[in-house]
Amino acid sequence: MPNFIPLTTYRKYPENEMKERVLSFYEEVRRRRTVRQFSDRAVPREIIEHAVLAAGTAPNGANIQPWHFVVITNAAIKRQIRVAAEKEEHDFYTRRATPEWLEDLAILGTDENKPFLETAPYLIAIFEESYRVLPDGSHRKNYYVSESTGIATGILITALHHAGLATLTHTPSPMGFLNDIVKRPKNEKPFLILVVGFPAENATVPDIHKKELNEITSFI
Ligand code: IYR
Repeated sequence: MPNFIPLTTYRKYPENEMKERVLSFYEEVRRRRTVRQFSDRAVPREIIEHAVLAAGTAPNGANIQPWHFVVITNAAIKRQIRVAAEKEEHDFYTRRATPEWLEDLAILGTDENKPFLETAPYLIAIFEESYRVLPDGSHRKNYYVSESTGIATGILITALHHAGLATLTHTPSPMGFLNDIVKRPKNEKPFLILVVGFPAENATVPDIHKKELNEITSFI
């Protein structure tokens, strides 16, 4: 039988306060920019820990919490990740990407060089747990794994931004090398690498814009 307890954590606000709160939240999150130039300034581990705890509150399939976050500070491991990622990216930019894809990416000014993978103080390698391995060795299905891990990653990015840090969602593809480098089991699949730190002094970002409300919504 499921066990139910009273909902004690919900907070109700007067409507005017609700309007203020959602607007100020929007004002805060709209300041977030993906950064590709990082400072090597250290970040207290406690900030990362609380952001990961925030990520771990994400709604997810059957509360299995099918994710794992590997927090990397070790310079040798960061270098290994950079070398492996740049190898894949070289392949992507010179062979695998279609001309249309490269054309769409041009606004970002990205290329196969990923120095931030070594400069930034933290890399968080995020894994989705595709299935569980039971004590007898058999496999058991997880549910909505990408949706769950995607939501958790969104909360992680938002928490880090809220704390005053910059992030970059990096998805070298394929990312199979990550399991070997950070020693995660086969039932976990690399989801993305989150690069975390302070922006470099004089960091620049592409002049791009988010869609308007009417472009992303229909009220019916
Ligand atoms: N993974 C490559 C290419 C890339 C693809 C997309 I779609 C982006 O939004 C950004 C980059 C890279 O990291 O350069």
